[in-house]
This record gives sequence, structure tokens and C-alpha cells, in this order.
Amino acid sequence: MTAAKESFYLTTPIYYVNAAPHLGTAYTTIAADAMARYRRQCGYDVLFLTGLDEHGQKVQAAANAAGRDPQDWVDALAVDFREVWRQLNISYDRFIRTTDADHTAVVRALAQKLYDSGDIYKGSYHGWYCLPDETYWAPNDLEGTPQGAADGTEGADGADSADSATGDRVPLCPDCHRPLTWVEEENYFFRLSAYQDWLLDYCEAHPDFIGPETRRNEVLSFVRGGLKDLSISRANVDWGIPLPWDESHTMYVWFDALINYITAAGYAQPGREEEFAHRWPAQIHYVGKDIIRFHCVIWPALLHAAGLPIPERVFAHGFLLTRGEKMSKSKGNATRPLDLVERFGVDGYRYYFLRDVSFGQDGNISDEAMVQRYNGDLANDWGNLVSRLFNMVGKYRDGRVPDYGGDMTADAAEGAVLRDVACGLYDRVRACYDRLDYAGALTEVWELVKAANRYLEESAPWTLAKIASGGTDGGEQDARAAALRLSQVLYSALEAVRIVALYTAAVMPATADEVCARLGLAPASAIDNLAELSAWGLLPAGNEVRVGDPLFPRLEK
Ligand code: ME8
Repeated sequence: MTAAKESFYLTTPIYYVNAAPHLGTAYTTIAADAMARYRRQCGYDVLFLTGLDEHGQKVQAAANAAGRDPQDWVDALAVDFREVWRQLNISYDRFIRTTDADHTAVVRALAQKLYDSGDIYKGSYHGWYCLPDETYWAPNDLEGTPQGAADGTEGADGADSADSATGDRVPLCPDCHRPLTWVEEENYFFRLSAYQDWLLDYCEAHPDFIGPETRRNEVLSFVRGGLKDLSISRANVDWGIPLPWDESHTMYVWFDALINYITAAGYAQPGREEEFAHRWPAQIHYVGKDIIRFHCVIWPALLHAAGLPIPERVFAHGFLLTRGEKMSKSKGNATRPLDLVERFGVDGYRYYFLRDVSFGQDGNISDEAMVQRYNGDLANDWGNLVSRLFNMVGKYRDGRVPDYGGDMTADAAEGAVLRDVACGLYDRVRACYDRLDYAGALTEVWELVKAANRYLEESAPWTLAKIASGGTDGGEQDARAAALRLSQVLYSALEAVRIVALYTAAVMPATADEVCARLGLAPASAIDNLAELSAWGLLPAGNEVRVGDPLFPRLEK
């Protein structure tokens, strides 16, 4: 921890360990990773947390179905998750698992605190539960929702009474549309209803807490509809953290899971008090829109009850859809991330999802669109710029960054345009990242890629090289002027490439670092002073420029 730097703490959801990661879970993780990398480049002391939600009935059921002990099952899948994140170049600082000893201790400490303060009490629960979503549904949530087939054992008309379980139709989950399960047991409850007014006031006073706007409105109208106390323990689920004051109950998996965000920041851990003060509250919780209520209703209420500050922002992105349908592990329509990495490369993959899907909205993804983005933006615009420019430097300047003569203002008008695009980029890109607009940030950077390509066309280095070598009718003076101008043009274009590499490193770290290496520079992804380093004219003359293989070989459709 570097206390002198400002903290930037961001998190992904912790994923259920019921199957290996798919494109949806990878999407959140890549978006958070790009933000973590960008903030590190800007000089923040970043804590980027991801991990696994390992307890609960759903994970236990997946382990049972596979004939495995739950701990063995989660241990094996944790290896798979880490491996996928490694291949996707995810730069997390901690990979938390809810079975970690520090986490279980924090969950128990927080639960005890809320029990002692009277925020947790014993009651009895009867109602519908969605196992795949690990969600309790209130009767009014189920009104008008479709009903599944009778299963002979349980079923109801959705009324708020155990008697309702005598019907013969099982309601379907309003979210995932799978049949619900009737639950009737003694539980401990968290007094969520007591925090309704506080939460509404808080959201009012902190308009940026929930984003985007549509999700904020959704949460507000849900809260205004009335909050019920939340069952936070399960009497018949073994695979969970036992309550400290009543070990016959395990913690409701969502209660356990949300707390991971403060465990990783150092909450209630002797010796980590200063760190916790530095890290908490988090700057952003990244979540999919499916889990916004947990993060924007239950989580702030729990924190407030425990006397802790609320995270600055919860941002919900949309779903990735294939042929109009949500991709999910349990639906089995999920593509494996590594298949796409094989085809598009890790950076082609990362770029596509952040550039083509507008963050915050649902996005249809398709192979054709992916090939189109890859060939257009990456192979043609960016890859080609680097390869043809570096080849020209090899041919005309012995593979070294030319000395442009020290006077960039002598460069003609096109050069000035290029510099202008590059110089305004820092503020424009930052504004995009501040509002989690990845596509916007990449579009800004592409202005410079396009300007550099145009610049090469307009200043035609190949013609300048011909004049400089005396291959035209112009005199010696013309040749000297053309040689100087050729150096200026190549220098300016190389400088634009260096700056593009810096700005693309958050999304495409491997390629950006490779471009820097070819220019004889330190890796773009390791810098912590983007504002200074993105200034024009810092590329040292004389550096060797290596051509290398194409960065993004063209793909056949
Ligand atoms: O909900 N498109 O875990 P989970 C985009 N353990 N994102 C998607 C997606 C899709 N089709 N499908 C899943 C849980 N996601 C809890 C979280 S946090 C304290 C506990 C992403 O494995 C999206 O981020 O079901 C969503 O919120 C998350 O995966 C759900 O992951």
C-alpha cells in the first residue's frame, strides 16, 4: 500500500462456482480490469478485487450433481477461474474466495455486531425462493408472472401464506423464469425495512451512487414500493458460514457474499485499520443489472447499520445476448472465453466487448460483428499504421527514430492537426472513463489512429524519400528540405503511435506493451503518469524501431 497515492478501489461481483466462467462473467471482469489499468496509469493506488462466491445452496447442488465434496469442487473450479483470468490478462490485486479464513471471520464479526445492535432478530420465513439466483421473492413480485408445471410436491398461487403451497402450480422466477422452490423455516432476519427512508434520502443526496440512470430509477421505485425485512440465514443449508450465536444456521449466501468487499479492504482485521480507512468506501462496484437490488438496497443498508460508509458508485452494465437471449452458465448457452481468445487474440477479444457494446446497455454479440471490428479497427487502422510506419522507418531511417531537427513547429499544417488531436486526448479520455464509457474512450483514441493514417497519406513519406535521395529533378536544396521534412513526418507519426499505445494499454495491454517494446520504450501498462507521458514530443530520437510480426493478422470472414 502506498499511502501517499489516492486510493481507487474497484470490484467485480464474486461469481458463483457452479460452472467455469463464460463470456458474461468475463465481460464484467474485463471492464473492471480496463478501469483498474487505466487508473493505475493515472497514478492511483488501485485495489482491484475479484473472486468467487463459494457457499450456498446453488454451489452445493452443483457439487452434489457432480458427485463431489463442495470444498473439492470449489477448489477445482477456483483453478479454472484463475486460469481464464490469466489468459484474459486480468490484473486483479486480490482473488477473494468466500471460503477464505479472513472472510469467514469478517462475516461472523459483522453478523454478531448487527445481532448485538438488534438489527438481526429471529423470525420465521415462508415463501418462494429461486435457487439458481439465490433470491427470495415476495408475493407482489410474483404477480402476473408465468407459472411452471405442477411438480406434485410443492406449488402455489403465489399468495403470502404457507397454505399457498398447496396449489398445484409452481410460480416461475420473475428474473430467470425457472421454477421457484417453496421455503418454510425459522430464520434470522435483518431489519431492512427500518432503512427504507434512510436509503431514499441517501440516494436523493447522492445522485451518482447508482448508475446508469435507468437502474437508479428502477431501484428507487422498488424501495418506494416498501422494503421487507430480509432473511439472512438458512436452517437447512450446510454449505455456508455458521452464525456465531446459533451454529445450527448458516448465513444466507448473499449476506456472506456482499461482505467480501469489506473483507478485502481490511475491515475488522487487527493491524489493517489504517488500510481500511484508506480503502473504504470503494469507488466502484461493477455489477450486472441482475444483481442491482442486492448492491443498491441490501448492501448500503447493511453498511449503514454497521456504521460504515457507502461505496461511491454501483454501476450496472447490461447483458450480453446471443441471438437476443441472455447468455448464462445455467442455461448452457454460454460460449467459452478461451475459444474467442484463440481466434481473436486476447486483445482482439477485450477490444470488441468494450468497443462494440455500450457499457450499461444490453449488447447483442455476434461472430460477424467481432470479425468486422477486428479487421476494420485493429488489423486495418491500428495494426497497419504500425507496420507500414515502422517499415518506412526501417527503409528510410535505418530503423531508428529520426532526429526531427528540434523544431516541430516547422512541420506543416497536417502535423499540427495531428498534434492537436493528441494533445486534447488526456481530458477527453478521462471524461469517458469517469462515466464508464469505454466505447467513447476508444472512439477518442481512434481519432488519433485515424489522424495518423491520414497524416501519412497526406504527407506521403515515400515521395519525400524520393526527393531526398535526389531521385527527382529538384536541386540539392530541395533534397535537403525533403530529408528534413521526411524526418519530421516519420517522427510525428511515431509519436502519435507511442501515444496511442499509452491510451490503448488499459484495454489492450499486451499489444500496447509490444508496440512500446518495438519503439525501445518501457511498457505502456506499467506507467503511473499518463498525463505527463502523453505530452507531445517525448519519443527519444535514436531509439531503435523494430518492425516485428503484424499485431493483428487479418481474419477471413
Ligand atoms: O450473481 N451478460 O454470481 P454469478 C453480462 N455470486 N454479464 C453477465 C451475464 C451476461 N449474459 N451473465 C452473467 C452472482 N454476467 C453472485 C454475485 S456479488 C457480491 C455476488 C455477469 O456467477 C454479471 O456481472 O451469477 C452478473 O452480475 C454476474 O455475472 C453474475 O454472476
